[in-house]
Amino acid sequence: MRRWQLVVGSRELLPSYLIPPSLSHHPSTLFQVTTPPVLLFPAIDLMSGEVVRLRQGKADQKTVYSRDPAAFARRWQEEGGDYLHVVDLDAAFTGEQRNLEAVKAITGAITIPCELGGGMRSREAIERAFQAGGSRVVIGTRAAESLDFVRDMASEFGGDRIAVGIDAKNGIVSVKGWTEMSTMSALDLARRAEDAGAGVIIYTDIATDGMLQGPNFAETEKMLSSLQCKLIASGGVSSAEDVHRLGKMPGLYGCIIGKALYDGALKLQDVR
Ligand code: AMZ
Repeated sequence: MRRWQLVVGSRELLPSYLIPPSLSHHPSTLFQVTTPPVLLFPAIDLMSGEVVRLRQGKADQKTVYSRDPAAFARRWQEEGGDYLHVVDLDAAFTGEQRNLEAVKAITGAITIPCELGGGMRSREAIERAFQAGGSRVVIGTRAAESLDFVRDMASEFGGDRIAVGIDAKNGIVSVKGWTEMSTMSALDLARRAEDAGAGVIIYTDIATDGMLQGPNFAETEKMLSSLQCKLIASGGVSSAEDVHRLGKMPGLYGCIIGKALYDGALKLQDVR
């Protein structure tokens, strides 16, 4: 089901994660490996320490899936997730991190990396996220307010550890847990965030999130052609076919899968 692309390079030039274990002791320095074109980011959204999903991000349309976030983290890793995408929804709504214990339990339970979003609105909050085991943080609201903040964080922690989360409705950026609209266009913010040093842009289409009706392919493609940095698509992925189609977009770095995994509409094994 999943498409693979060929990468040719010497051991020194390839990042270690691209070298399959079976080839890691291969004597030749030049070899070919296959690599998945789009990384799979299973999502874990947290509220009051529980794993939840919201429909279109609305706090009153919540389904609780588990009181044991670490168990879900292990499951998504075992089933083939490349990188976890964890959001502290309490923090996205209030600005205050309230799920750090759950985050620590998650990062302690897995070996794949984990990016953390929700409430990354100060240097201290970001520091706490890294201390809790996050490999990358996702800045949303604060990025729409201050690109200087993005610039400072990218220069301090490195661009690849700083993602800017752009949550958009009809192309306009939404903030504070999707309760407020800004005046900025998603494309504009993405370009400026990239210029400020963010190494990753996460583009979420609010209208499709949690609806299981497929991602917004057109907007994702538009974003992709405007950016040089890594782009992760999020919202609406509902079938193996959706992942397959996203995988055909040249250069798309990753896609976030939420509700479809929890409802069993999509199994990570089917797109590995
Ligand atoms: O579902 C929501 N209402 C929601 C959500 N999933 N609101 C925000 N978020 C996520 C964003 C991003 O990853 O997709 O929270 C993060 C942004 O948080 P903040 O606090 O930086 O705006």
